[in-house]
This record gives sequence, structure tokens and C-alpha cells, in this order.
Amino acid sequence: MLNNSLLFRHASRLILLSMIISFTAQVSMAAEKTAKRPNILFILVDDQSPFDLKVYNPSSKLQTPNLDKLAAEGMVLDAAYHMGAWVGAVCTPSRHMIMSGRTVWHIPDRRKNSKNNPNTADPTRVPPDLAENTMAAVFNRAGYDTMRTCKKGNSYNAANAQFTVVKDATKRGGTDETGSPWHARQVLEYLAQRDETRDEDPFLIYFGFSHPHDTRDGTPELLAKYGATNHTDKNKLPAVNPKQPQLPVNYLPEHPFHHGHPNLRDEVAVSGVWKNRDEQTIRNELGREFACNENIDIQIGRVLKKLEEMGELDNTYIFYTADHGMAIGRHGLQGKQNLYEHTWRVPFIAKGPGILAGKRAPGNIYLLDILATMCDLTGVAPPSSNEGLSFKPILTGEQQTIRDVLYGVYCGGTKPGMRSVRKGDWKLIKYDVLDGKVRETQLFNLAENPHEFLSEHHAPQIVKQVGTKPTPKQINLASDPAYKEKLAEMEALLLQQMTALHDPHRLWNQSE
Ligand SMILES: [Ca+2]
Ligand SMILES: [Ca+2]
Repeated sequence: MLNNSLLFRHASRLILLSMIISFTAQVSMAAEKTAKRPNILFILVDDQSPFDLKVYNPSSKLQTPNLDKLAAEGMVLDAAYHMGAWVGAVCTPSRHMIMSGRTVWHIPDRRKNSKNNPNTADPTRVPPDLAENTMAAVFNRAGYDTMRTCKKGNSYNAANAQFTVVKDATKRGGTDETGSPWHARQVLEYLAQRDETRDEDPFLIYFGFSHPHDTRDGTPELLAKYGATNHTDKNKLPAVNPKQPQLPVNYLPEHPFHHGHPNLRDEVAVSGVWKNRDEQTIRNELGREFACNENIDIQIGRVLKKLEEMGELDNTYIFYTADHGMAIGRHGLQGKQNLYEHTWRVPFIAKGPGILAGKRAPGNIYLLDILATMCDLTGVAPPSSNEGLSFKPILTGEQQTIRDVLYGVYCGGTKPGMRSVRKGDWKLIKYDVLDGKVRETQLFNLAENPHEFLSEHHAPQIVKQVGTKPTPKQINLASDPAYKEKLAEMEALLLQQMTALHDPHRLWNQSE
């Protein structure tokens, strides 16, 4: 039995302990009040190859001073990918993955009851209430103010509707009202209003653009700078101009075999290009792309300046990326429906409190990892439906990569379509399209052959035209007996990924 003095000592200790706890809680609450929670500015452009940008391709003519500055003050990731698409409008699955943090076979389609992703009807693979756990919904619940501007269409409408303020419209013209400046204006007006009302809540702004997606109508000044014209006459070729960007290093006048999606809009119907892959057409179209890209850079500069004036810039996480890459003449392709690096990869720059400045890392990230990373950086709990991985450890310099193996799919045309898998320097692309008429395998060592040169790139006429002579090893290695084991290893990895991600298709040489 305890005597009285012992009881007294216990009681006084308990009182002291509870006083300490309450004091600590008050201090941490006060600290929370003074340390403002960080904002997020998520910038998404529509259809941009990383190789357009100087940060990925130093010989590019494209001038993007604001992105260069962002890269110098933040981090550039060299292996950022989108996971792919099961529909010609690659934007659609890409944007579903960004908003939900889910993998490509675990997301719904834009249209209900669509058969593009056969898993859509299975609630264990595609949660019916997914929209309520997408980017804006998550941050609304965490006390953030959410605002977006972006193009309309080929997107995730139910997730977009979760933003408190929505200013969406498709703006692909060459004027302030019809082009990229319109999107910037929506953000600037929103920021000005916050400034006026002294809104102290943290914000998440989704700053999307409609460009450089075609039609690539640039402003007269920027078109002139890149020697391009808004070419509209199908019966003529656009004029040659020395100011135009050079042909891409892996340009081909046609792809060596059919890509497997007959009459695909992006390969046959883009205004100014159509089915043409000649030098004049490609250089003019790249000039138009660059004019649109530089205009986007100017608009980003305006918004960053406003954030600086408001004193919010240093407390804002800024992400810059694209929904997927783009070919425009690379490998003889024009669109976004392929799995070469120029199209499978995306540009990715991040800056913000605690993010290393002026550094690069491979990352091995997917766009679907962005939601988890935003949550991790801001201390917000990710939704249980999230499948992405936070790459905060890369941004803070603790890790170089967050995964070893990357998977890609394009099967918006004939099935089963294209697949890719990457591990380290090695990459496999397989094509099984047109009812078995095209069955191709490509094996690349990306350290040795980063532009994925094929035997066609070695032809003297192409070498002369492009001005780059590939080395003998810069070639598809799939049929080289020296790499038989590597090929088998990559084939096994691909099947493993397809199984793990619930890819419903199988290629001609796969069985389980
Ligand atoms: Ca797109
Ligand atoms: Ca508010």
C-alpha cells in the first residue's frame, strides 16, 4: 500500500508532466502559426519533348531563360517518364495518373464504360470514388486554397472539378487572348485577388498550358525569331529559313516499320505537317514548337515575378513538367504515340524549400509520383488510393533514384501494341501490332546510344542531312548475339512489370 507522502510525490509529478505537455503544445501551435505552410505551383505544358529544352539538350536553339533560372535554383531530373497510354489521346491517361497518383492500368477513362482500359469496371483496380481522392480534393481537405487553369478536353474532368477555382479553356492561338498569356492571366488575377483580401491560407495552383500542342500558332515576333511560319497550305512546303532549329539528331524521313495505329491523327492530320516528314516541314514545325515553348517560358516568368513581389516565391514548391514528350521528326514520327525517349520521357524541374539548387539526378520517376511527393513535401497525408512514390529523397539529395525498373505502354491503336522497359542503361521496346504483321524488338544501351539510333540513322544520306554520324555501336542491339542474355533479362523484366501492373495484354512471345 502506498503511504501519503508517496501518493503526494506521484501526484505532483503528474501535475508537472501535464504542465510540460500543455506548454509544449502551446509552443508548437505558436510555431505553426508563424511558419506559414508552403504553397505549390504545378506547371504542366501539353506535349513537349525534354530534348527541346537547353537543360536537356545544350545544342537546342530554344531560349527559355526562366526555366534555365528555375533549373539553376532547383533540381533537374534526367529520368522522368509518363507511364503511357491505352488511347490515342495520350494526354488523357497521363492526366489521370498525375491527378490520382495511380498506375496506367488502375485509372478510369474520360468516357464512362470505355473499353480502352479493360480494368475500369473492376472496383478493386479502379476505385469508383477515385475523384474524391485526387490532387485538389486532397489539398482542399488539408486546408489549401486550390486553383487551376489549363486546356479543356482529354483530361480528368471529375478531378479538375475538385479545384475551388477553375479557369479552363483551350488557348492555342498567337495572341494574348487566344494563347498562353491567357492562362498566365488567370493565375495573375487569382494571385492579385489573394493579395487584396490578404488570404493567408497556403495555395495549390495548377498552372496548365494548351501549348505547345498543335496547332502551334506562335506570335509573329517569336515565329520570326525561330524562322517559322504558321503554315496552312497543304499543297506547298513551308519556306526554308536559317533561323529555324536544325533537324533533330535522330531525324528520319520515315519510321522503319508501321507504328501500328492506322490513320492516327498525330501522324497524318496535324495542320502544317500532315503526312510530310521532309526537312522543310520538320524544321518549320520545330520552329513553331519553339515559338510556343518560349512564349510559355515568358508567361512562367510573369507568374514567378508576381510571387516574388508578394513575398511568396521562397515559400512555394514549383514543379515544371509536360504530360508526355513529342516526336516532331525524331525517328520519322510526328506524334506522342511511341516509346522512344523523346516521347516516353518528360522534362522535370523542381524548386522549393529544402530542394537542392543547381543539381541533377536520374530520379527514375513517373508523373504519377507527383501527388505523393507534393504530399510528402507539405506534410499532407496521401490518399489511400495513391500508388505513387514520393521522390522527396531525390530532391533533398538523399537518393539518386526511387525505383530500378520503368515500364511504358502505348496501345491506343492495334493491340497488344508497344511496350518498353528500362533498367539502368538498358532499354527494351517491343512492337506487336497490325494483327501480327509487325513484330519488332529494339534493345538499346542508353549510355552508349542515348538517341536510340537505328541502322537507318547510319545511311550516308541521313548522316549528311543531319550532320551526325552514329558510332557502330549506336544501333539496335536486339539481334546482336553478344547481347542475347541481356535481351532475355529485359524480356523477363517486361513481363514481370506487365503482370505486376495488371496489363491485360500479352505480346506474341510472352506466356505465363
Ligand atoms: Ca498532351
Ligand atoms: Ca483562403
